[in-house]
Amino acid sequence: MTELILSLDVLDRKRAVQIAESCAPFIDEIKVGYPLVLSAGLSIVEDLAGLGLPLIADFKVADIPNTNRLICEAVFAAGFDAVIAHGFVGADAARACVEVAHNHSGAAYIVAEMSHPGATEFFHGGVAESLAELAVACRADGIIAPATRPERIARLREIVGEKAIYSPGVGAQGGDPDTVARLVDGVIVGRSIYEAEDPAAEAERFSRIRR
Ligand code: 3DU
Repeated sequence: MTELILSLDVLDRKRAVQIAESCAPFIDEIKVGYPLVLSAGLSIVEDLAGLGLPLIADFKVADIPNTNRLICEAVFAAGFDAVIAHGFVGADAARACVEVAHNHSGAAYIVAEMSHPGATEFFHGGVAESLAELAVACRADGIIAPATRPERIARLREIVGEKAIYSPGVGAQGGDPDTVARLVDGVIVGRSIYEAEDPAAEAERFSRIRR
């Protein structure tokens, strides 16, 4: 079944928790990134943990192996269940994230290709394919691939096989949820849900895309 992952890029702590609580029955995981953590503090994880849903730290970790390790240790110590890291920093740096995640019984996902228009400037021409290969070689749990380009997801699927593909870019960025849901393991949705008048109703609507 294709998962629905709520991207909780909401700056106000109380509102973030309210939205997460109301959407919880319809979602499978919550993705938290810099916007919420820098606004509300890392302790937001404690507020969300009570919902019983896996929490993904979308920090797109991209540093040298030692710093990546320190970042990921802090991520899992805070209570996250998974981390998203960049692969362009090289296999040693990406592997550091994967190792820390697995030592904590967590997961690490590598960004293979991003969803915004500018992503084509650097990710195309074989780079995304190389990043997907790196993710496999590093024993990452999956990759992040663009819902805005389903044909690219299909190409990256050939490389990662059964590994998870999580895909942001539906709704606000223009990707079609039904098309993408058939290709990926999880659809990541932010603004279309948290900016809706009734986020829970919108989350329920998106949850029907599950296979
Ligand atoms: O466009 P939305 O509001 O549905 O949010 C998408 C989320 O996924 C957001 O947190 C963004 O930072 C993240 N993301 C992408 O949109 C594209 C990527 O390639 C990777 C992450």
